[in-house]
Amino acid sequence: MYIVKQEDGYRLWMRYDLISNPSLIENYKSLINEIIFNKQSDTIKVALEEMQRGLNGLLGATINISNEISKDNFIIIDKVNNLRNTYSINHDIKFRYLGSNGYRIFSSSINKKKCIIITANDDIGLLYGVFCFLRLIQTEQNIISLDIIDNPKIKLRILNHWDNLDRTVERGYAGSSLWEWKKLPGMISPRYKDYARANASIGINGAVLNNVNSNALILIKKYLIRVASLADIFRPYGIKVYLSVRFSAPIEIANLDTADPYDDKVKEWWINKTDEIYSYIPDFGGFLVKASSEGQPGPQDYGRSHADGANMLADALLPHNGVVIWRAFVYDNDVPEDRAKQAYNEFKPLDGKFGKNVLIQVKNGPIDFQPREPFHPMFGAMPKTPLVMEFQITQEYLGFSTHLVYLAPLFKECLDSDTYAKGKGSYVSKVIDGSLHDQKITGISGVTNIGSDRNWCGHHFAQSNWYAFGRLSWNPYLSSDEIATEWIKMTFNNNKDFIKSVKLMMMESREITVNYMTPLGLHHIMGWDHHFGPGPWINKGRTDWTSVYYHRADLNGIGFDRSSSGSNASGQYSPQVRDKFDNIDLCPENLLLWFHHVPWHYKMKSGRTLWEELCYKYYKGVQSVNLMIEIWKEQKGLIDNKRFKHVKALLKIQEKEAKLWRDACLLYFQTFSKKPIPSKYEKPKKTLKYYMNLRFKNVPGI
Ligand code: GCW
Repeated sequence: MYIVKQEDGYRLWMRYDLISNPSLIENYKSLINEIIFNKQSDTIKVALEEMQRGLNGLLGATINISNEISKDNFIIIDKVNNLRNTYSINHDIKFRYLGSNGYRIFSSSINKKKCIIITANDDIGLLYGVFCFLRLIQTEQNIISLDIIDNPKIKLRILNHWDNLDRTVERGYAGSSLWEWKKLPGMISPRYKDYARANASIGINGAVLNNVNSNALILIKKYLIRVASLADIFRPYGIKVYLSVRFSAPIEIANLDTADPYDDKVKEWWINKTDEIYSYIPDFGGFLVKASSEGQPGPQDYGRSHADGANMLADALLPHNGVVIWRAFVYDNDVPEDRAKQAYNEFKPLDGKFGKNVLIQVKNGPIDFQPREPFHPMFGAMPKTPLVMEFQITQEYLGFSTHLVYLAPLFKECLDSDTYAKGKGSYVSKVIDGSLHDQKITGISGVTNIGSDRNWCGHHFAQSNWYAFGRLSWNPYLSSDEIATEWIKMTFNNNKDFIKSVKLMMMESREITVNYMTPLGLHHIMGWDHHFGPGPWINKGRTDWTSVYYHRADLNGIGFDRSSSGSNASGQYSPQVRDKFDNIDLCPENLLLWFHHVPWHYKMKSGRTLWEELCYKYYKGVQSVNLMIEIWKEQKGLIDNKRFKHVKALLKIQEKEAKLWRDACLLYFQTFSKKPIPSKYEKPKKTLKYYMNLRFKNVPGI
């Protein structure tokens, strides 16, 4: 029998409830009589606190902490050097493989007493080791004869908050911003520490606190002191604070008459401002910059390049070991022939021109966090520049926080793509972890889905996307499946049938969403501005923000011709990749309409025509949401009723919205295909006019 407590989701995957199997508890207890540590530091203190909290909850017993070994079967948490100097242990050889932040957990003996050693070269590695150890217990693993070595594959593992100073969150669907600016630094919400614990538990080591559409005020003293108070809380957890800076800040908050990166006064202002920041936050991470993009000020306002702008800031940060993370999400005021090509066109010529502490942050795909995009052509094309992957964890284009969509398969699809930059096997993951082009600094960012909602992310399952991002930032080679298993076990329970069913839902959920929103490579056909619901008919406003620009449906067919006979965006990829995307017969069908304008009668691999296939996909998407609902209903009683009902209610909303997507899109595309929706499918309940007249006011996240 499972002990079923009513839960609100606040504890995330760090619930530490009593293990349900008593003999397993006894087994663990017999191996964990005591926790031994040597030296104290703020990080070791929180590591011990976490260990005790975790084990007390999971095993239902208080485990003693001491700095002297007295009993057999203890756990020792200590740095490699201390272990070497204090005890004789014969596992030395493997310590060589431990890098910074990495940890080793292994079964051994000290003074003839059996023990489990958690060790690392630095304190933060010890904390990561503790979280790994707790995960082993939470997921009910065998801890006899342990030997784990785990180093992070990527150095900067950062959350990007698109949080505004007034506590609204751009594209945030889980309440307001966590940061209570008005109350800081005087009042410290307990959530800050829990936020830090959650991040550290999955290896995240940086947080950009404010929106990339930045307000210059974040750089005035009043705010910097508030930022410093958050940095103080995050520090023991190994989390550095970064800020998004507005390029025109010297004009806005210091009354300079220019923000030209070549102007000496401007340079000096940034140097002084940066020094000031470090006087409050000695381990400040650096700046994230969105410049000359979507109306944001930037170096191009002064005829300078992205490199000029980035390097000026980098010079100010270099003496403090800070970095500039400069975003490649750019497109200028003139509507380009194909927006998908712009970032590559602007940045590729700048490869090799950036300072050594500049990283370029690139979205996973060339347009904008769509349910499916090909990998961004900049990956593999900038051998002299460290590229940071930017994923979106918040579901701006994937149903906000009402749709259950597990994003690890989307992240992995990109990471596992082969760029062929240096021949076969040049995966995007290798660009990001620096191994392909031998980069010294490496990074990955995720635009968070976290807010003030009690369960942090709005949807209980949206927590899995925060979790998956963290785990992949540590190791991009983990599989979506194993991450889902861990998460389900820790967030819900270890019941095999439950895990199997819920994992099935999660693993399919992204493809299901693609099917009912944007199948076969369609993209950016959502509602204007708020991006909620379908809007394939949108044809007003800036051309490359309209849906018709992207789907190009006409009487002949549908899709954006990005092949060599069209915009030639395919030409931005390595020849092997280009040839595949370029040829309609070789192009993967799930990206067909991304790269080709395809006739309605085109024969798909299934034997169906393109129009029939489109109908098939949209209907399949909705049917699969029904299946998710059925699977979820079967889980009743296996978890607490509170979370069960919450998810059930949201799945019903998802079903309703999936139908809206299906019916609105098919009725609209039908005006071009002039073909019937096959009679085996239920007919859309309303007319196209009805869907086109729906107005969604006050949707969150704008
Ligand atoms: O996708 C777009 C979003 C904007 C966002 C922008 C960006 C922060 O709709 O809200 O602005 O991307 O990534 O800069």
